[in-house]
Amino acid sequence: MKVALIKPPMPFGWTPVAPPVLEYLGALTMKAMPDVDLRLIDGSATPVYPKGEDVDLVGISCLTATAVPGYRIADGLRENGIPVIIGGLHASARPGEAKQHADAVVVGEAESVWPEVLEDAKKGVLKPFYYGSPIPLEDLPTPLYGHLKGKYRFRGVFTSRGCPFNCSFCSVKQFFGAKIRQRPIIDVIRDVEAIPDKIYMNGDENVWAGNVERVIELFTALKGTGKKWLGFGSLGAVQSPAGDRLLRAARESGLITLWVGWEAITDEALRVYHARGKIGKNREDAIRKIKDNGIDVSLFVMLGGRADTMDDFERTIDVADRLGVSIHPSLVVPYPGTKLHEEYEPYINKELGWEYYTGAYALFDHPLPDMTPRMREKKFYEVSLELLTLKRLLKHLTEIPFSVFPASHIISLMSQLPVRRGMKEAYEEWKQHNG
Ligand code: B12
Ligand code: SF4
Repeated sequence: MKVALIKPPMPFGWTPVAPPVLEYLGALTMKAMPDVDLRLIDGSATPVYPKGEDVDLVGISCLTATAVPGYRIADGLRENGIPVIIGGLHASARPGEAKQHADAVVVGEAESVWPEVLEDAKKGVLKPFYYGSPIPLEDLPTPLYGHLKGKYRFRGVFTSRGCPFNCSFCSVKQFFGAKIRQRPIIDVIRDVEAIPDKIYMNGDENVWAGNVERVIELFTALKGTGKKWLGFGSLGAVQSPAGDRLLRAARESGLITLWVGWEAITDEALRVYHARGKIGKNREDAIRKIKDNGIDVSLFVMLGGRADTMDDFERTIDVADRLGVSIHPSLVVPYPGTKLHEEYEPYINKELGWEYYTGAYALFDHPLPDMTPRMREKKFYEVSLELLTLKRLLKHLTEIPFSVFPASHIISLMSQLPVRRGMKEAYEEWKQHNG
């Protein structure tokens, strides 16, 4: 059987990360049907989609911001008689909507149902919906690293799924569930060793979720691979009594940059989002502690929520300067399937389709009169560009711990400069439409 897996183009174009979902779903496909003829298509890099005779089945992975292009690709393929399966976070939050563009929708994780889907497709008896259950993460195949050709710099590895917290904006929690499921350490090491590059990316929502001792064991094993890595981690574990040991082990395992979901500027706003796991005793101290342990930090901040004020935009710059970290702001996105989407429902601008759910658009009304959608979007661009001035980028290089020189310094510049260019272009385009 000829199978193609597609990741539709991402909202801000190409990224240096080879889409982990393609490499991993590809491996699951090969495991279930070793004689399959497989094609992986990254719509941001090589947007060339199969024609009728090229393929027997197409799987498309849809996030919210990629749902519209994903549906468009699916409709085109189905007009040519090609059966299409849609899966991913967005399809799982809105299965009925996705079904209008697919022969079958996979809701939830693929592992428990993908072999059945492939068999049914081969026999031509696809069911409309398949429901994946959160099975233990054992015996998972190594992603097909290297299968996707192109100038990718990073490949992804995941070590766990699930999170016990309930942040109202989170679109991953509902999907992976509250129980933390960890992969066997030996499997993670096997995958990391299979990555052709010296630096990789950890795609866990929180790399030190769960039992700290087990995480330290994982880091100790990773040390042997001799590779450097970047990943997401929360501040709770850093502030725990085992925090110092954890950070030492993380650094020795090759962690050079930690991405932290800082989310809201004030603890008050974090409370409104029920982000209990993110309200540290002192978040700023935790950041300093990570940096003191020789690990660079990048913060992700959401701005313009209904509990935020205009001052929070400016405060973001203060936080970046005070802590000597890079910050990636976005406007709040009430993703479908989240508690926040329910709360914001009466205020959401329904004229804005999923393609606007990128973090650059004000998607809902705000109670404060000065926080009009136009002002929030304008301020978002201004703050983003202020955080990316050349002066700041260069100053940040001097603030990155010297122990991660030069990898972290190069990655910082390599990732920030294209974002700066993209942000400038997006702001110019925004100004043309909004005056
Ligand atoms: C790696 C990653 C990235 C990487 C790589 C993206 C890429 N090229 O693929 C980078 C850093 C570039 C990135 C960027 C962005 N990302 Co991102 N990213 C992730 C992350 C951390 C891991 C995703 C991943 O690959 N997991 C590994 C794969 C194997 O798992 P999976 O995709 O969930 O797939 C499983 C199931 O979903 C299902 N499945 C998925 N697709 C399909 C398809 C079929 C046919 C089937 C059967 C099953 C199936 O089966 C798989 C196995 O069980 C997630 C957070 C997370 N923990 O999930 C956020 C996440 C996916 N990102 C998100 C967002 C919003 C973005 C940005 C749009 C953010 C922004 N505003 O800039 C940007 C887009 C950048 C761009 N250029 O346009 C959101 C999506 C929210 C949503 N509901 O849509 C997430 C969930 C983060 C979050 N917490 O909100 N991201
Ligand atoms: S800590 Fe919050 S944002 Fe992170 S995975 Fe858990 S619920 Fe989602």
